[in-house]
Amino acid sequence: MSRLPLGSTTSLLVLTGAGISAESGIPTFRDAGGLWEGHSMAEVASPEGFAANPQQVWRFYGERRRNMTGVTPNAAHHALVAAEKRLGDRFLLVTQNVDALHTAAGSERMIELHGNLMRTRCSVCDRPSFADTSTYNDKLPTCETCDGRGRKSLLRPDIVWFGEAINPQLMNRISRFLATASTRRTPSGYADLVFLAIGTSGNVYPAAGLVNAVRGIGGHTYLANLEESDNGYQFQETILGKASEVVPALFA
Ligand code: BV8
Repeated sequence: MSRLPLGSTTSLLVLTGAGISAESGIPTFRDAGGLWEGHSMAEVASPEGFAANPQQVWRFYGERRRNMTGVTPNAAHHALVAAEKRLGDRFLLVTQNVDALHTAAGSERMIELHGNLMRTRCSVCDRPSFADTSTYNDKLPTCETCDGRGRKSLLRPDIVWFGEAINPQLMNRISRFLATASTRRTPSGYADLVFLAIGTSGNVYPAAGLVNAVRGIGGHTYLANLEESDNGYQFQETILGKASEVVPALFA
């Protein structure tokens, strides 16, 4: 099993997907075969679905909040925390997951690209999102700030749904990290930059486009996954196996 080529000036960008949390007991999207608790993605993970049936969407997310009880990070999450401590500002973790397990493990240099299951925000006003573990099975939560302005607005999970834009500030932070990394070169002239994707099927954009961005500036790309992924051909190296075994070994 190869270890990542991390020198004293190497930058490491990590992208994680649902596969890193599978061994913590959270079913992946692929395992769910595209149907979550019997719902299609469009019904429960899109603005159109929320507009059409907000109660069904809140029931879906309430169920996922409840399913997080007792779920803990696994060895793969912890290995990334150790890597962050070792690399400092030459490390950045981008996660597609909304399960907050990287935060629970202690990750700090981390971007939650698709939001956070345990936070709620207003669907209308720009009040900051807030921590919220409540489930709203038979009532729809409304925003007090909007109430104060005489408006009835629904609260929604602080999640990026399909068809919704990713916060541009997060994308800029990734671009700045890559720009800085690309100024450091290896003796052979490549960017002293490693990209590691873990537990992702590589079919959701813009996250699935990161491997291309890294190759475009001369970085070295690794995929650690249980199986080949949809964009697996774009990676220079693929390590197949379970994240909780493969990821710690990559940093041994
Ligand atoms: C955007 C929150 C533009 C929800 C998520 C056509 C129509 C409409 C849209 C599009 C389209 N074509 C492209 C798009 C864009 C769309 C997209 O990419 N769609 C895909 C489906 C084609 N993207 C978007 O809509 C994004 N926004 O593009 O905005 C825009 C611009 C300006 C203005 C307006 C709009 C937003 C995407 C975010 C969607 N939200 N999550 C929720 O979670 O409730 S995405 C959601 O699905 C997850 O967050 C995750 O990102 C994704 C699932 O992917 P994975 O994480 O990879 O999980 P998966 O199960 O697929 O794979 C797991 C892998 O792990 C497997 O390979 C498996 O083998 C492996 N594995 C399993 N066990 C283990 C393991 N590996 C290791 N160890 C194990 N033990």
